[in-house]
Amino acid sequence: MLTMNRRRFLGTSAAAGAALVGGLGRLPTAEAASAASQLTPGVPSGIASYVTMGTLPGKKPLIQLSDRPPNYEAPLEYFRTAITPNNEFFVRYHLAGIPEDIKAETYRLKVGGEGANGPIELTLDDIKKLPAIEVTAVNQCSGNRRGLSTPHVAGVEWGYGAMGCARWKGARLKDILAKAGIKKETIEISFNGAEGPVVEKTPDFIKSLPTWKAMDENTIVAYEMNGAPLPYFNGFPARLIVPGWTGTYWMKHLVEVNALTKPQGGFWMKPAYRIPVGEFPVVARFLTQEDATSTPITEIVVNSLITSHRDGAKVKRGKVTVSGLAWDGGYGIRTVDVSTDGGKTWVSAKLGQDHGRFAFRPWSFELNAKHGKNTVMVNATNRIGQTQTAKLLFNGAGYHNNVMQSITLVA
Ligand SMILES: Nc1nc2c(c(=O)[nH]1)N[C@H]1C(S)=C(S)[C@@H](COP(=O)(O)O)O[C@H]1N2
Ligand SMILES: [Mo]
Repeated sequence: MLTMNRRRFLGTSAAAGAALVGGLGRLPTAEAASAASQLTPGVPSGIASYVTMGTLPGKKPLIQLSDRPPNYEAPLEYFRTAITPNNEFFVRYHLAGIPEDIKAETYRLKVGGEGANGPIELTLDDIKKLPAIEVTAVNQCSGNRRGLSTPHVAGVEWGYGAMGCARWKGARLKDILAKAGIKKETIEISFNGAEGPVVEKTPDFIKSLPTWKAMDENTIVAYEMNGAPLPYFNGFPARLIVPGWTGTYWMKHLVEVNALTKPQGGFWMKPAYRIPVGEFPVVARFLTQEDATSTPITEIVVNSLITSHRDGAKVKRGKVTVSGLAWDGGYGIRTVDVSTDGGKTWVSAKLGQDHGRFAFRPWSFELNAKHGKNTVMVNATNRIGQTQTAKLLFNGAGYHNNVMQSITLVA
């Protein structure tokens, strides 16, 4: 953790946000509508009373679930493309002490730990001199859709929008680690970002990965997002990208990497970010952190979202194109199936452009809307045969909610 004397105070005013984006007019719904109307159906009703459309510098309006720390989710309208634009990308932090003056010129990445021969220090230019890798990958918060848990659980009550997909460019973490030299005894690699807690008692946000995942050729330290420098609140000037794994590992403003010969401790490894052993059909495991009952959340479970219509939307009778996105933990989407009879029969949706196995996969389906209510239910299957669940697999943190979505369209 760095000690910072200046802290960013984030603008909270919806009016300021409206002024900032005024005149763009491309997303009338998100800009004009109240934040409450942007909430995902099913999140705790109390949220509607305090939620606003917040505007962080450089961002279009996002649903502000909390301000300190900043937790802003994207409204449904921002998921109409497979690549999420930088100014529409969600923002999630655990700690409020975000330094306001992280500069590319003075940025340093320290690499060390008892498992390294180092320590070394790299500048942003040093990182940019390493072979550059590009990977398109979904960054999804472990708690995405937590607000839809029944019964409701504690935590940021995310709806559908704590996720985004971008084209990330950076250096392989394994090339950075090689600069320091990693000893055979290393079992985990840990990560720390530039920000710290505001209150001493709050534990610093430190995460680790098993060495095998840290060394994966797709795990990178990114300095570009969709061809531009990282937006400040998405980790400027450099962050970790862990394709296939949930957002908790994607450390922003990455300033410290340590090779560990013992498991990383601390609140954010345990009890936080854990799932019950055996509850979810995940392949990737983090064995050095696993105990008898709980294990760290790892890869994203297969999931899909209807993005063309909200639940209850009015449509014309006849041909209606229903479209959305599907994604998983990096096996790739095989099929997206749609049912208009409550799950009795299914037909395959048409898949759109393949941006790679870690990316959002667009899909679309032609509905023949009849007078009255039409239900549309979606289920994605990945290339290892995993599908979404019909019923919630409840867990106390509200993780891994991939219940098949069903919406009603009224013609
Ligand atoms: N430095 C730092 N990095 C962080 C976090 C954080 O609190 N601090 N939160 C993590 C979590 S839980 C998520 S879901 C993602 C969110 O990435 P985003 O804010 O770019 O959307 O960042 C991760 N990296
Ligand atoms: Mo997260």
